[in-house]
Amino acid sequence: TNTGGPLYPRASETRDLRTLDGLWNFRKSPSDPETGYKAGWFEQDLDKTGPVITMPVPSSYNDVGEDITLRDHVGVVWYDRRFYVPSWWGTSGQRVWLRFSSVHYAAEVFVNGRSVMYHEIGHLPFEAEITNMVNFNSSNLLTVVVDNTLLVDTVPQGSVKNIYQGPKQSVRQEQQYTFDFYNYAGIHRTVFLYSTPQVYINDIIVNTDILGLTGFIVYNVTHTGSESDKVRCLVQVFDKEDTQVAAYNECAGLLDIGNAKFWWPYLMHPDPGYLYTMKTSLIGLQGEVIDTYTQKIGIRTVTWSNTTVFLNEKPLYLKGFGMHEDSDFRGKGWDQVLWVKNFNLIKWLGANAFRTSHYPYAEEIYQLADEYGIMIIDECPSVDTDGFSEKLLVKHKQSLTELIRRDKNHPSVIMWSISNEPRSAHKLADKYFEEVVRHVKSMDLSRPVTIAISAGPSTDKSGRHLDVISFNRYNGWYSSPGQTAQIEANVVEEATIWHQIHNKPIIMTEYGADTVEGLHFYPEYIWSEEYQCVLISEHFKAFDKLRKAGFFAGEFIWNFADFKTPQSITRVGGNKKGIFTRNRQPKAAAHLLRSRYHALATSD
Ligand code: GCB
Repeated sequence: TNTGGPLYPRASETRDLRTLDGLWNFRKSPSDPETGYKAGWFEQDLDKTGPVITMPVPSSYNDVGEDITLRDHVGVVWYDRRFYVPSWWGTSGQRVWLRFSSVHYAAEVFVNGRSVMYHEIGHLPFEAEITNMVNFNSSNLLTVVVDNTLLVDTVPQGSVKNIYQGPKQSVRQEQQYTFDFYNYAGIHRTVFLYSTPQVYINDIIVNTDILGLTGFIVYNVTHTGSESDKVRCLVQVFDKEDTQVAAYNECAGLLDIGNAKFWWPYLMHPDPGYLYTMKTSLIGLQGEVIDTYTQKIGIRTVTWSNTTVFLNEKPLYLKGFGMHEDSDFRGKGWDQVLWVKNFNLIKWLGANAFRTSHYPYAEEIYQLADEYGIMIIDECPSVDTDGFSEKLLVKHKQSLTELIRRDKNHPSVIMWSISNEPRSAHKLADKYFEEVVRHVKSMDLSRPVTIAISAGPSTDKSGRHLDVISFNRYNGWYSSPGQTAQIEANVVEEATIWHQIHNKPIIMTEYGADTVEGLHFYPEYIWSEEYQCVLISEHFKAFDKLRKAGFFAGEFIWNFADFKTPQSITRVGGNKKGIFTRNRQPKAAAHLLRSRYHALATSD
């Protein structure tokens, strides 16, 4: 299994970078997943071994065609394309790397017919060095086999059912899962081809601290390659005016910046999201620059007590939503237009946070959040966790290893969410989550750990292992649909009980109502815009009471925008709990939420 690519690929004075995004060849495998392997589809161009269709990368493959069997395909698909490696990478002795930012769910990658990597768990990057497998003088064949099958021990879990149909009782496979976002699949994010020198920077870990007006940066640079012991490090930090404000020539160290500008969330400071530029270089014996990597960092602290989460020692009140990577046609494919639009809407709303429900999002999204001062509860891909087997635990921990390795340096990431709605009343959940939390703490002690819990406070067995208790609850929707009179009391009561049991800060990570845009009923009636407005207003009353109680740390409406789900009689073209439509147009509730979030910002 390949993992990693801990550093987001960037060009620099010593590194070059191409993307392999574009139009690839694509073919669905027959239901026997071995078919393509047996026929050697990885050894020659796909269009030589059978019919192909054109597939955009990055994108989910499900919604780009008119073919229902492609949309609902279960199992293996094949992608391929040709690529060139710049010949100067070869002549100057650069290493050649191939990095996939996300392929869902499992992928095997071949270069010129040779298997170079395998990765399981979508939404997380993986990479391999392919220097010795590529031709510099002719084109190279890149083949990717993708399998979207979810089973009892994948993250997330699912099961495949055989459906017998027609007079001949032919078998159709159906992917089943308990969560409600569509299991989009394919090469979802950018594919990078990049180069590094022989001796190269492998990873950089950055932690920050604050004392008075001084900002501290604790860093650790690791580097690899033969003779890598002969190099030294140079770390330089520049402010936004490109003035060097700190530098040190050790691979691990502590930098201090007097009168530092700290990273503040949006609307909590006139200059939110302040980022410094950190330039890390490896220097050879003659003083020559061997490798350079440049990244943005923010100086901030996250701390927490039994009632409050603090940012730079200021109590936080998180105002945001759960989201999805989801849009028309491209499904979960990374889309920069969509995400710049999303961030503009987040700012328009006056929100300061979101949760990456229910999986890690594209790295570019965290970069935007860093820039804008939007805080992220970073969620791993474990949703509706059930069964709690040893095998699942191993994979669940692996997903967090990869998540933390990828996202550790983002100032925007202020909390880890290790699961959404696990079956946490199960007797095995206690030990299971104790172990998952222990694992996260072994990698990162600087951020609190939470779970978006759906079990009730009296049955849940995960809460005692967490730093912050988050709960999802659908008062006025799944419970007592159409009834809003009890919402305020129920929410206040439940949050208070969670706090009484665990003596920890409490967040409501989900509440909401499905709403068809343009559907109006007065007095309010479920599915109408009026109902969504009334339902959220009742929640606001509860939140205002809870804020006064002193242990309530945030409110996250479900969901930012409508999104695609599997077909179900409870979903009209998808989940409609968005305050924006899938096209990112506001429903009435968006305006209401906006006036609240802005008013809260001025009162903070
Ligand atoms: C939940 C889940 C979320 C669903 C939502 C709903 O509890 O966490 O993934 O989309 O409910 O609308 O049913």
